[in-house]
Amino acid sequence: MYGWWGRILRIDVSKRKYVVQELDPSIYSNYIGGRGLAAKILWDELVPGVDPLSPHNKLVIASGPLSGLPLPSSGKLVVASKSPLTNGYGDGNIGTMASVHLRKAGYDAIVLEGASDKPIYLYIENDKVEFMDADDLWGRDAFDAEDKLVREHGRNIGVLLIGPAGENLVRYATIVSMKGRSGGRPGMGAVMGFKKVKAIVIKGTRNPPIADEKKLRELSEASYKEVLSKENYDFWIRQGTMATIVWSNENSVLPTMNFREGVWEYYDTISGDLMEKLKIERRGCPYCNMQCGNVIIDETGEKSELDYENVAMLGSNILLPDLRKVAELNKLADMYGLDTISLGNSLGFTMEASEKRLIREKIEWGDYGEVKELVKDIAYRRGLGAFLAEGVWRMSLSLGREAQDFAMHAKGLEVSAYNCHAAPGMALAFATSPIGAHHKDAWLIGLEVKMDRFAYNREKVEKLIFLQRVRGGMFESLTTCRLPWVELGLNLDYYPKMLSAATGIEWSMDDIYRVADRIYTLIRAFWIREYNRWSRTMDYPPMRWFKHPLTKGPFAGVKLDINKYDKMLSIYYEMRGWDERGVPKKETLEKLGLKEAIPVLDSIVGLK
Ligand code: PTT
Ligand code: SF4
Repeated sequence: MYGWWGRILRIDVSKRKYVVQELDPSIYSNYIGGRGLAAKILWDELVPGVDPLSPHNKLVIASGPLSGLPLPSSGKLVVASKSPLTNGYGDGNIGTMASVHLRKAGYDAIVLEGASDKPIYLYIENDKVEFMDADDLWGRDAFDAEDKLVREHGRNIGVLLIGPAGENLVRYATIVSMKGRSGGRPGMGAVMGFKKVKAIVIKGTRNPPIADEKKLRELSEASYKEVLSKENYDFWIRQGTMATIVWSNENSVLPTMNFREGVWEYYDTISGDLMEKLKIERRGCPYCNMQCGNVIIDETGEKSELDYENVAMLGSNILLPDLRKVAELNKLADMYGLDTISLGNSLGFTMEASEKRLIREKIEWGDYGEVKELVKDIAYRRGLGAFLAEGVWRMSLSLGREAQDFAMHAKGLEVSAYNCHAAPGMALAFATSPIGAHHKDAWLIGLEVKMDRFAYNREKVEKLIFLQRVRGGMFESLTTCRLPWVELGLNLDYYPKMLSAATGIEWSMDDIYRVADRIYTLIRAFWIREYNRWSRTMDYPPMRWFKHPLTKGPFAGVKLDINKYDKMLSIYYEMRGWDERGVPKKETLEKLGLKEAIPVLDSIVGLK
């Protein structure tokens, strides 16, 4: 087999044993890798209803056939498990040298099973796996712990690790790497923390088997060159994702005051233009010539790497008009291993709950001193911090009906930084994302602002499914960064060509879309199996967007219409081959080769 190694490394940290397992080649052709491979493993192996924070949950770290090869922005990998935040399928994507080393070590994925009785870290070097004592790493923040591991094992390694938030089982703890890359928003860091695995150090020295090296080299040279030639390249290098602050404000989607508004009069205090003036260096992921990590000096004089989501959620969403202070909160999130999007949502929710006197504590909007302490308390689950560590869905359930209307989540995952009062298509994108309200699967808003914004129509649904296929299906399975295509318009045709050259199997875009549809439907089956029931309300966005109109900006008075939303959701189901409840139809499961899911779903919800 070419392109893949055909084997995964299965590590049981309870028994401190590992085994290399060969996978059936059909798994690769049906699921490609990354998210697809992870979803298949979790579907096949997890006992339904398993407690995500128990030894029976598994953590899958999966690369794809293009990950870690010398191709544009290929240094990515997927981390996935049953989510302690949503109780459904959860995953995230990290740019890290661990992706390169995992490929070179000779595995397509690592599956972590069980739970250690004391802190350990794993040292993987090609065929060797060592269970190392982590007593003196446990408790350290992720930056400090990574420095220590580098001192121990040298620079030529890939490291995935958790901070105190993962150790303390914060439900939105992430897995971090390289002091500024972070992934697994739905609590993959907590799953690793429950297993008492502080870090995974990988060192690989082999080259993955490639079918047509010459062709892949040609595609690599041409695509790297094309990236450099793009009109937007210079601006991207200057601002990266931070340019989105101004854009979001202009388009009334900047999350402001817990998503109450979409515009903020102080947007320029956290903008990409300001960031450019403060920027001291650029960072990025392996094999990337777009290096979009913008580093500035934060309020305490230390480095902090900024991205749009982080700055919007810890800036406008909590009314903090100071980029250096926002940068400090962002750095703390990276050090502690907290997802910034869920963190910004949890803070915004708490401020609103405090304002409405639904909680006793007084937390004012934009109170930097208070927030900074609270971020630490979340990571260590102390005092009010322990409440925020649960995420907005659980917090809102304990505060009653009123609070549920301003709890900004879908399926339990907090909404990323786009306010959708005036963006029904993007609201549908959040609500139908396979991990909860993440923008990664379909950033429809970029197209929607150029369309009839207030339309709830088939055209938007078609575009949404196209984006889910490309972003959530193709890029998450290959696994490479989507930004060369999204931001600079790198020709999508490169990807099936690269996949064909790597694997020696002829892939068309349609073949990839079919895999993408299979992955989406399998993940939907996973959610239904976990919830043991299903209703279309699971695919609703936060109620705030239906109930509380905007009060500021050009769209003051606008909110979503629930009846029209429902009609658009029905179109989405029809196009996916799912029934009116959002359950895949029997014929869809058959068509996608997911026959094994038929008896399971039939016994839970009755298939149509
Ligand atoms: C991603 C989500 C995002 S998406 C951002 S900023 W973005 C936040 N980043 C966080 C962070 O930083 N630190 C932290 N403690 N928490 C954070 N939470 C948020 O997590 C990221 C980039 C970005 S920056 C984006 S859009 C793209 N995302 C990709 C993706 O999802 N898939 C893919 N194939 N390519 C992508 N390329 C881009 O990667 P999650 P990273 Mg990320 C610091 O993890 O769980 O997917 O959530 O991994 O290496 O930092 O790259 O404006
Ligand atoms: Fe990483 Fe940015 Fe490059 Fe994507 S574009 S691989 S996120 S540095």
